[in-house]
Amino acid sequence: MSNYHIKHLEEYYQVYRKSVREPENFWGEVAEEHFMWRKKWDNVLSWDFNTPEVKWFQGAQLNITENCIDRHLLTRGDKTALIFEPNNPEEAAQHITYRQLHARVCQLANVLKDQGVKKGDRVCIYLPMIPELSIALLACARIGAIHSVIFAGFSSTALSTRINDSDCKLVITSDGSYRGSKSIDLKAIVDEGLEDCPGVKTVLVVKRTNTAVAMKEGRDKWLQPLLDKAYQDCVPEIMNAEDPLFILYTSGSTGKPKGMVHTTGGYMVYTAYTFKNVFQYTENDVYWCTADIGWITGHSYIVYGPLANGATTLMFEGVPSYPDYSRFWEIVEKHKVNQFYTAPTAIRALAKQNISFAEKHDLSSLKVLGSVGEPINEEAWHWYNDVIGKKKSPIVDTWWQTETGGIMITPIPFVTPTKPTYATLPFIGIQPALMDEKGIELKGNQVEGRLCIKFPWPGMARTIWGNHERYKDTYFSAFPGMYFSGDGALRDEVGYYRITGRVDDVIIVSGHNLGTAPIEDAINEHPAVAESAIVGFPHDIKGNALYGFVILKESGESRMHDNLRKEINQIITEHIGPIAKLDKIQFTSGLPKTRSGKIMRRILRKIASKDMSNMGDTSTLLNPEIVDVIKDSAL
Ligand code: 7RM
Repeated sequence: MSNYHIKHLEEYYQVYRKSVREPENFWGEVAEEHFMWRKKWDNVLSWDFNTPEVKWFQGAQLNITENCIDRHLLTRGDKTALIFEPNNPEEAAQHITYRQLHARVCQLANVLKDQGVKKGDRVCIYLPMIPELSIALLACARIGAIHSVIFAGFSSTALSTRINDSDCKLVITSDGSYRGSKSIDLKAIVDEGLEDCPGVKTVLVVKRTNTAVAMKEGRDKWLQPLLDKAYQDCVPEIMNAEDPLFILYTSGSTGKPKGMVHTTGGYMVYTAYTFKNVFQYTENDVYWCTADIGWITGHSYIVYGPLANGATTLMFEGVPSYPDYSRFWEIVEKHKVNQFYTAPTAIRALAKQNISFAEKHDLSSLKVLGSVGEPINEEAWHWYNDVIGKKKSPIVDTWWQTETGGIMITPIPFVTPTKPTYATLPFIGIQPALMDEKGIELKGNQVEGRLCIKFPWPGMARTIWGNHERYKDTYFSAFPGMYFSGDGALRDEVGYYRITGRVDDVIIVSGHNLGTAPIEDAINEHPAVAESAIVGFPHDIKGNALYGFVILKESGESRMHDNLRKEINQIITEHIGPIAKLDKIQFTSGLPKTRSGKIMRRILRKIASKDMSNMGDTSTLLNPEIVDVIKDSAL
């Protein structure tokens, strides 16, 4: 039996039981056998979910970049670590070997040191999906600086509030970025944001688009000339296992964004271990995760998890629709991608297109398909399974969060039989619990409740930057002694989990608790519907009533809309019952979404409740312009 690489269902159960019965022995063995430590830990785990305080591998010393790069040099020096596929398919892809990655990370680490960055300092990274982005994360980690990556689609205000919250003194950015047929002046956005950031002393600028930019004397420096002069080796800073590795902001439904803090040792062990098993990565596979590194999925499953396993990880600069909707499939064919990891929002957008986009490409290299970010609806699941996976590549529907650092509930491909819309079983070491509103744990199968985790795992965030109280209030107060995810879930008759969505999205209609996800699933089965979102609005009699925002596959004629409304409610009645029928259905061309595909429901709730005065912070929306469009035709 191997603890590190699970290959059979029986083995999964055995290893799972061990990870629950003897968590310290289990994680201690995984950590010892598969990673490089400068000093071993005194203690595998100490924890208290009430304070809350969690420490993994306390007393151990390491550098995560030694694990992600240096230790592979002997055996994998000439292996490709990073494949870069540019926005423009005419531009050549880049293959960066582990040896080259080592040199480039060291050079940037030395530049950062020259600029006065020290262990524990915060560095803001605001870059498009180019190799320098991955290199920048690793260069920070090399010298013990804490990186804070801000997604390069965020506005100048989103940027400045995050820079100030964690007091970054240096920013790494680029002149511009390419996204499909557009190019964006990133540096101009940085300049605007930095007007409110007196703490930033240095801005390093990568040349990507060659657009003209303003360079502020004494503050802004082109990166390349500095790199050219920098030495290609850099002694790694020795870190304690519990030293912070990075801060990553996650926007809650209310209030200012939370800077989740991840530490070094546990995060490394957990992302590496989950990556190996969830994608069944084997040497020489090419792995591609389409997320942006500005999101936790990119941190854990483009950079740290794959590199810690010596994998080849592909990063793509562009968008699925450029030059046309075959781009993803063209990339799969071109680089012979074996594991492909994306979000339901992308799957739905691609499934809406003519099937020839997918069918004209050879997808036979694919072995595992992943999904993350939101519940994957049944229709999208089948399209992914049939059209992309040809029914031979298992779909891993992976549930996790920025806060959890790594995948928590997921099938293990070729091990766990999959079931559409189910994230299936807890990963090794994860102890979920479903809780009712009164705080009682729902035991046994066929129950539905709030999804909590009863026991620490190595990848969990340790605090919110500068606000431990808020960390406690948000995650450890609703159900004392447990981590509360904020999601609802059900456990079926065999113990499989299905995530039903954020608990805040549960709407009480005439005393019935209705989750939005199953209703949306039902609506999406209508052949004319591409996507939908349900919110509640106050109703005199029912307490709340349901308001649906529906995107049609082709914008139908408006005289058809009344028929469609009837048909949609008919489907809902069949799938869930008349209680879940919608009072209002607004047809729209888009929904307000974050980059990772999450619908910003608080905006829809405001529109549905006719409370249109202040929409709050919309700076992290992918498509802020849609808000006014929806407002203008609200019912
Ligand atoms: C990785 C990531 C976290 C929230 C989480 C859920 C939702 C994520 C799934 C999912 C259903 C999934 N981090 N979510 N994965 N819901 N099935 N497989 O997404 O911090 O940005 O978001 O995303 O609501 O709480 S995140």
